[in-house]
Amino acid sequence: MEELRQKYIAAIAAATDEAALEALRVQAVGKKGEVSLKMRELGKMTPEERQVAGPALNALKDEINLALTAKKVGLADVALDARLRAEWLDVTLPSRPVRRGSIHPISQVTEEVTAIFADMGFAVAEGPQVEDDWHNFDSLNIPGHHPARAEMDTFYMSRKEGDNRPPHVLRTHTSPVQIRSMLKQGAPIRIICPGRVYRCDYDQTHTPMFHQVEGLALGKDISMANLKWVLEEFFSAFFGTEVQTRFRASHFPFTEPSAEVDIQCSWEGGTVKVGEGNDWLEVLGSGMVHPKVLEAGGIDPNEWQGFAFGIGIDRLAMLKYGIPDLRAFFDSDLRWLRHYGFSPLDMPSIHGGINR
Ligand code: 2NM
Repeated sequence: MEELRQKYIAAIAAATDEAALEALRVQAVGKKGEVSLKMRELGKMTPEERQVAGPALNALKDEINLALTAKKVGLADVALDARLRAEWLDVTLPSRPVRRGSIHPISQVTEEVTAIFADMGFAVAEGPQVEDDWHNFDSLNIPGHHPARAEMDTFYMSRKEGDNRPPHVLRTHTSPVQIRSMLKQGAPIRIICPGRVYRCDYDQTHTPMFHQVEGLALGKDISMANLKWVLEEFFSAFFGTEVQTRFRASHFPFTEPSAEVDIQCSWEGGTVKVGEGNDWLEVLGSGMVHPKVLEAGGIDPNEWQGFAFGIGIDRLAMLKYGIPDLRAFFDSDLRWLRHYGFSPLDMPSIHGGINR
């Protein structure tokens, strides 16, 4: 018995893994293990012999089981130690960067413009980008022979022979949205129409698709004075500084009288700054809506009057955020987008600019 004890205690101590321990357990105290076989022999002993051998065998079995359990725990500890050393991880390392998309400057500026005009009671109206020539031209007092039609560098939709619908165009301005709004809603009305417009023109300062926001306010006694206030209020909020405007008499078919509007700026070291200095920058066209345009919109020009204006959004974005090249807006260059883009969390507010 002592031989068995020494043999197994030594073997258990020497075991290097759990499989070896299990083999030893089976070999010693398993159903057909050496200790178990010895226990079976108890039956052939005399009662006196059995009284000595029985408790001793039980004690041996307990001792081996205890040694097995202790060794098992020991092996597990060693294994865990090794794992902890091997799988060591620096939880203080910064996480991998998550590439986030950014808001395009044109989207950002559109939202900023919308927020400022919304605060002055203007709703947003939208319409189709493919228009029939009545909504894009005739209704706006631009008849077929009018030079403005040619000047607009219009994209015409191709059509099958025998298609007798009126010609359709990619809208050259968002004014047709205002015609649609007048027809639908009537007067009084106060809306802005931001969106894509198209003209067949491509150079340093023109892209065939660009963005415009047009405004329209009709009431019983709305005048150019209201227009000037609204625009100065808008530019000051948008650029975050008091901005003077200068109105110059001009001509558009859809307004009478018409004015081009300049904003105050400075030129220093080749960069423009809005709202300071003694120079002027032309940014917008405007005027009192022509009676014929009101009529086309189903509105009685003897009862209602008001102003309209149009601004280029791309141009506004360039001025506010110091973007030098118009064409880069539409290149989809990720490096450019990351540089000039905005965080989705920078929500536009009516204070102009963005919350930082
Ligand atoms: C401009 C300049 C002047 C304009 C006119 C209208 C409408 F539909 F109400 F008649 N919307 N926008 C307008 C007037 C647009 O853009 C340079």
